Amino acid sequence: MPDHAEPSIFTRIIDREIPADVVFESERLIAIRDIAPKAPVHLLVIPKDPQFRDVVELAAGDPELLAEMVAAAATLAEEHCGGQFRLVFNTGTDAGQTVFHVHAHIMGGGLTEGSLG
Ligand code: DGP
Repeated sequence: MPDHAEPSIFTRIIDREIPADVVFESERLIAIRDIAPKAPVHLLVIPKDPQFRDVVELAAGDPELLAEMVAAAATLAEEHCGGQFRLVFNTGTDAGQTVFHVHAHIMGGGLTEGSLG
C-alpha cells in the first residue's frame, strides 16, 4: 500500500477496528459476511495482505495465495451452501469494484438471474 493511502475497509476489519461477521480466518486470509448480501449466502474471502488491488494483480504477484482463496471459498461453500456457488472478482470501477483490496464474493444458497454482482 502506498504510504499516503488510507487503510481499506477490509484492513480495518482485519485489524478489528470495524466489526464484521467473521466466518473463517487463517494466517493469510479472512472471510466475512457481506454487509449488503446479493444472495441468500454472500461471503467475502479477503487476503490479509492489502498489496493487491484486484485479482489480476494477485494472480501475477502471488498465484499461490489466489489458489488458497479458491480452496477456502470451496470449503466455505460446502459449509454454507452445499458446495454450489458463484465466485466473483469484480475488477475495476466499471465492473462494480468499490474496494480496491482484492476480495472474492462467494454467492450461493439459491441464485436468481440478476443476482450477479
Ligand atoms: P466490490 O463492490 O466487489 O468491491 O465489493 C465490496 C463488497 O464489500 C460489497 O459487496 C459490500 C462489502 N462491504 C463494504 N463495506 C463493508 C463492511 O464494512 N462490512 C462488510 N461486512 N462488508 C462490506
